[in-house]
Amino acid sequence: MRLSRYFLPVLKETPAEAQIVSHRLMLRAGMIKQQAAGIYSWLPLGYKVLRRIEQIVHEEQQRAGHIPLLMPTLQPADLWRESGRYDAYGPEMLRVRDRHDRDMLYGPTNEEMITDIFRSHVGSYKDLPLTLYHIQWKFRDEVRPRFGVMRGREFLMKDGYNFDLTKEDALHAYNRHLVSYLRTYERMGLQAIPMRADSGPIGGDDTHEFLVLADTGESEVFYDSEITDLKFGDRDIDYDNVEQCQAVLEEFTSRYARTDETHDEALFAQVPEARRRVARGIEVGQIFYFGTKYSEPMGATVQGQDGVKQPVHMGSHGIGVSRLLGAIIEASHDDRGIIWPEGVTPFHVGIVNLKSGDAAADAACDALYDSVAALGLEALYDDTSERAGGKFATMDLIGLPWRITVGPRGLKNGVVELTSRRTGESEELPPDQAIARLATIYAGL
Ligand code: P5A
Repeated sequence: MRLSRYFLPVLKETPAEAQIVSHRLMLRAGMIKQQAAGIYSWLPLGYKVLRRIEQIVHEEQQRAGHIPLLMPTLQPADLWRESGRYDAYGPEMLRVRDRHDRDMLYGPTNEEMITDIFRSHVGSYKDLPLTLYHIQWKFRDEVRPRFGVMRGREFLMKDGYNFDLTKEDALHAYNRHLVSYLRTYERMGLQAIPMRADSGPIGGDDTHEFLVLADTGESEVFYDSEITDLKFGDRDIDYDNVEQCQAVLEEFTSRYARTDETHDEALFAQVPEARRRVARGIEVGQIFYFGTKYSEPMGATVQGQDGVKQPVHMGSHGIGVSRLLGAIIEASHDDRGIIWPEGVTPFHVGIVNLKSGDAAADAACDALYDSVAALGLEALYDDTSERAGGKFATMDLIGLPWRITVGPRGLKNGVVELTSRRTGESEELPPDQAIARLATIYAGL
């Protein structure tokens, strides 16, 4: 993309309404625009990152054997009357009435609807196990929408639902989700720690939240510092293998790690003092096992091997897709702007032309731009007539992890400059070597 043709409305001033750094940077980098409290338009740069995050979530869900579908945002109230949650959900639910006076709602989550789909089409144990998921907008009329996309009213969630014959099978689905989430967040350059939590309005006893440590996080967390040494890495997990998933679960959840809702001082005191940490975290996902809470009242049953009908065991599993942008920025920025991890960056590299209009510089930039595209990567090429300092400031603000700087002086010596946004280190290289370096950096991402 050539910057002269893009829509990147960066702000020079720091917006006064933004209290935390990720919100400030998303506004300044022209990623979002607030349309009402907790409701945002996603401008091109923000939308690009949102799409990259969605893509990673899709890939990892499908790697774990989960099947994508798409349910609507508006739901009939009657489904929620069946589960008993229509009244219980309270003022967080946005309720609307259609022209025929039918009660509808903008879905805050989809347990009821997916259970309805299941009961309409599945009747035998032979069709299990089954996990369906979608990535869809939700609405929760939060009392205090704040911090930009972190606590929105309209927000994008990946929500998945497993259907199993037995509790044991459903607990494997729970473990499988935990494992696949570890891998999902790591691909986004994040360390998200699974912590024992409280299930709230979703229900059930077994639940873990995934938290990214950040001073601006809304949850207080208590954990054993050994946890932060754990890495999922590129383990080759067979998601159908019960023992393998169980082993990863034990590795990542056996140390003390709890949110304030489930914190237990006496247990925490058993962690050696030097390893006890009290910090803050951003909740980027949560997994639940709630058994037959929805399948029983809604009649989602299957016929077992013995011919007897029984309600299916279920769980649900959520990732805060739009919130993740804020969480990633909180975890990865400096005083000049965002530093995108390679896995989610909106453009893989920025190309800065120090002298737009200079025939040699223009030609070298055009050639680099084409070479980046030939690798299957995307460059943002600043071909504008802005002065060099302004171009660097914009690139630093929007946080592309790599920058190639092209100027007539370097070109005379046959080199361009490749700069890492994270370390600030620059290297002078012939253009083809700079391209080869990018190919290596992004191989496998
Ligand atoms: C699990 C999937 C559920 O709703 N039902 C379907 C279950 N879980 S949850 O924990 O309530 O939400 C899942 C994730 O969504 C994000 N999230 C939000 N993001 C932005 N703004 C909000 N107001 C908001 N509320 C929840 C969180 O990341 C949460 O973990």
